[in-house]
Amino acid sequence: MTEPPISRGFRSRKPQTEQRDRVPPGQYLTTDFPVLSAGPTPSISVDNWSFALQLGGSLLAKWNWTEFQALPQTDLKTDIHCVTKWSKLDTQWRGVSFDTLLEAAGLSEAPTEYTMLHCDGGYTTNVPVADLKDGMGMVATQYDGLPLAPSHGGPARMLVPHLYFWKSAKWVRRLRFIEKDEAGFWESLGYHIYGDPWREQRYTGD
Ligand SMILES: Nc1nc2c(c(=O)[nH]1)N[C@H]1C(S)=C(S)[C@@H](COP(=O)(O)O)O[C@H]1N2
Ligand SMILES: [Mo]
Repeated sequence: MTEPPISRGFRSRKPQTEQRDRVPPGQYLTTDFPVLSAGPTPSISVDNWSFALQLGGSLLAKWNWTEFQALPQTDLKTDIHCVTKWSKLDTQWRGVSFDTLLEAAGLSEAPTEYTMLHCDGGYTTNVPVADLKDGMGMVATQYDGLPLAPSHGGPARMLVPHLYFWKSAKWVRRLRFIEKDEAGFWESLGYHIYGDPWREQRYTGD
């Protein structure tokens, strides 16, 4: 026997509404994980991988892969939103939070209010410290319980999920503290300097 439609509709309505509320304006939901890169996927061995914090041009701290893996790890389940209009819910990540990196570097607070992220291959993107601290940003090394695939930024990528996904720099190698906000790669090509998906800040002037 089929159930009365009213009961079936009633039961499915709540989760659907909840999902819809999590999709920013102009975005659609996807269950795949599209790959979007401005250049080729670099092949990076963890044996010569390192991650550095810099203040301008000077080194504050640096970890090799083994040291990085020994830092306290954070699990994060979150939604992600690409400016090409796909959003993906409940993605599962593991890595080292920005807060943990600061602490491990012996810093009680960030030395400036802005950062530039630098990647293998030359990609850059700017993110304010306020959008990294208090658990908002991390360097992720695992996706869905597995080492991050090279195409998705492996061995390590930035994850700043509340901003458009171009801010989540793949193959990230350096976080450089800067005094004033500066445009990174896409930002200098017309993408919004901040990139809040809930305010549809896709392009300069949005
Ligand atoms: N180094 C690097 N990071 C990058 C990019 C890139 O081209 N190079 N593309 C950005 C863009 S535009 C998006 S939408 C996401 C895509 O991540 P994905 O390929 O894992 O979906 O990575 C971001 N990080
Ligand atoms: Mo993107």
